[in-house]
Amino acid sequence: MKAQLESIRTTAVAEIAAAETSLEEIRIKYLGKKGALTAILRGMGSLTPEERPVIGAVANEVRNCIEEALEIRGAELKKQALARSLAEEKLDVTYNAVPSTAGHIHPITRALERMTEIFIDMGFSVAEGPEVETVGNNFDALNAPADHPSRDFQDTFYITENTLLRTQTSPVQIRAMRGMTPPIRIISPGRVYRSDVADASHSPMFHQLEGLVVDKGITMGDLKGILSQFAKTMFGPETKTRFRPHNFPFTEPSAEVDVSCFVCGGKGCRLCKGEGWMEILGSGMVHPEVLKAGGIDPEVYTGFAFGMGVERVAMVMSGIDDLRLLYENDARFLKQF
Ligand code: 2NL
Repeated sequence: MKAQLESIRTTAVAEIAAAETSLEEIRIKYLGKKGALTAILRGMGSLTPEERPVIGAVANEVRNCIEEALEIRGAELKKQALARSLAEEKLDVTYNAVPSTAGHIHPITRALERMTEIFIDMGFSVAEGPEVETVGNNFDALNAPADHPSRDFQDTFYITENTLLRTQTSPVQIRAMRGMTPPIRIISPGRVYRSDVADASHSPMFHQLEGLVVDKGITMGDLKGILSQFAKTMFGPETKTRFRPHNFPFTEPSAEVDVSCFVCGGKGCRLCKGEGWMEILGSGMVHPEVLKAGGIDPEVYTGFAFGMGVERVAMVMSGIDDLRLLYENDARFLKQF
């Protein structure tokens, strides 16, 4: 029996030393109610009174020995598990975060929003209207002669004989004049359409921002003041403006407006193609016939109006020289702005 106990001690201690996970199974196997050691102790009834204390002492010693081995190995395993989780679950709080891939505003939208904001700050309201318009609002009310080339179906997307995709946002302002009494101070930003083949400077759909001011005593001086201030806010405080005589059917007199190049300050560079100036606006005093078409008496009121291409402004501000890049929506290109 003593030999049996010694053998239990040897195998139990070896098993415990080699254990890699839970020691509970091993404890039950040897020390549990149905365990190996317990089985031997039960058999002690058959021993002689002389043998009993001797075997009892050995059995106790074996039990103590196994318990001690369990405790030591248990502590080792716990230490190993802690070391492993510290190594594996290490969290470096200084590690770079995953780069953010949030989107941003398209250059055209940004230019449009900035231009709109500047006019709102000067007291203008935003007017919007349909992209499908009547020939009456898009051409007749704007004093376009019956044979004006812009009316040609080659240049304009007609839907029916009397409806079309608006070629400028002026019809929005015609609608506004009919529904308001002066003073009127509005801008109309939005999409416009012309039947052009796309190239570096043409697109069948583009954006325009027009403005209209009507009141008693409005003069060309008001037009120059507002547009000069717009140019300074949009392109920088040093920006100069130049008004060149022009001709539009809807304004009289009419002027094209150049701004001094905000890159070279007027000396001439790649952006302004050596000119020192960039043409960005068309403008003029609203033609009396156009005021009449808007239900406003030209004997009482005068007004000025202007229009500019949003793509053109977005391109000079972002240094883009091909309009098509703005519509291809290649994320690798757009990401640069
Ligand atoms: C340009 C020229 C312009 C207007 C638009 C306008 C509107 C009304 C009455 C009179 Cl309701 N005029 N708009 C006036 C002058 C020029 O645009 O080059 N746009 C890109």
